[in-house]
Amino acid sequence: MVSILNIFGSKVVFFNGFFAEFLKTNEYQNLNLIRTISLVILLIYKVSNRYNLTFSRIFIPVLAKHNPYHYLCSMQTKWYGEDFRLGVLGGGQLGRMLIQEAINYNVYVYCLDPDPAAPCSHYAHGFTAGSLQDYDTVYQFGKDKDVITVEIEHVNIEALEQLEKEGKKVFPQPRVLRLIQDKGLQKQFYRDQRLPTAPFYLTENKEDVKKYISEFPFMMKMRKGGYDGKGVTPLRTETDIETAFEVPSVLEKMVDFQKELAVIVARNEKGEIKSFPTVECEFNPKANLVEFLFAPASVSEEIENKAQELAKQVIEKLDMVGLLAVEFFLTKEEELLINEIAPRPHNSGHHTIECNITSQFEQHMRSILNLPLGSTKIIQAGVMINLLGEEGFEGKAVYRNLEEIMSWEGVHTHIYGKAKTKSFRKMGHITIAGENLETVKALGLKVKETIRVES
Ligand code: AIR
Repeated sequence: MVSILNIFGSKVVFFNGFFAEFLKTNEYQNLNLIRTISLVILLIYKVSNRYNLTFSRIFIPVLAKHNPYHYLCSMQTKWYGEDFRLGVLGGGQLGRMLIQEAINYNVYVYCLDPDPAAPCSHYAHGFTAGSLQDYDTVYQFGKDKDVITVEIEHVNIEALEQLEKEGKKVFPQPRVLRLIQDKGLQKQFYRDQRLPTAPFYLTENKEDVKKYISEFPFMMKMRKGGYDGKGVTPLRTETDIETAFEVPSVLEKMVDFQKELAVIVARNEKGEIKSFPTVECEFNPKANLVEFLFAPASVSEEIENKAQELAKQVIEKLDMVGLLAVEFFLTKEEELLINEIAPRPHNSGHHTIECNITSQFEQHMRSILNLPLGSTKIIQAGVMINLLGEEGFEGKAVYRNLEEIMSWEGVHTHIYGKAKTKSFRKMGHITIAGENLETVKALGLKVKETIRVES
């Protein structure tokens, strides 16, 4: 097998070199021939990818890397400057931090968000107010973009599939978004792919839940639509059935974990993969939202390696292009279980802005634009604190004691620019960065006690 690959590999390299010469000497007069060859190769690539052929997994990435289609692409398209348009579905804080990195690359970002005053509205090169779920709105938005991505996964998939059919690059791919949008399909995917995850049942309504009373406790998660702690409720005792959802949901066995961990991994079209060191998350039990994040995670080398390996396996098995956050439970028996995945920049990667050589937002852009992925090495340790709207406050946000914490060394402020605060709404985050995790943890606790988002 290896020797066959070598033969194929050298032929590809030879063909590749020949092709480069051919381009130079013929000064593109044979563009139609080049196009035809490229299309045939592209077709093989797409078909093999679709059917996940073993042969294609080994041979096609070599071919894809060296094929004339890439020469053609690099001759014809530029990924920066005003002639190239990156469309982002969603215009919240994640989009805004993506724009901050896009400016460095001179990438023009266009956003679609239902809220005309969304955090990206003043910073995107173009901003469209409109529904992310409506077919026509998403289709029209995507039609004149070169690459389309998301910063929230609850978007119209059919429109993205149509855009993909028309030759647009949509990353993450619509089929990946379809799987991730539905927590039931997501869990089935882990089961089918033999990836470790907590046992689960699928339910349609409250009545269904009653069948499993003897197996309580569960975490009940709506199959569709939930994010930032919405659409999740614990079922510990029979009386909790009152709060069970009447919509299709996943009943997941409650995991008695010691820690929650996360790994962010990126993959580009060439198949290059890089992941960030594992982080540790502490959740606010009431809001079911990340309250503290510690980077790097305090785990054994064995767990670190296992988490990295699983994250890579997930992105490979999904055959996904883009950035993927993989959340884990580390059980008391030192077992890693996949909790959830998100195909976009993620709360568990905010610290990378200050703490790693490449930030998750830069890495997202590199992956969807098929650029070399950046180094994920740690520069300094970090604690990230989400600034959640205080319970019971609603209206224009006031960040109490912000100036005080800003006078402390290593404190980095991120305010999202949302017009109104609400109970537990993500209004900003603070990263405390420094040489030593213990020191930044201590300062993080002080920050947490000091700052409040009220109205
Ligand atoms: N987001 C997307 N999925 C999960 C999260 N947190 C981010 C995106 C989205 C924003 O949260 O940036 O646009 C929406 O926040 P809100 O507070 O308006 O619901």
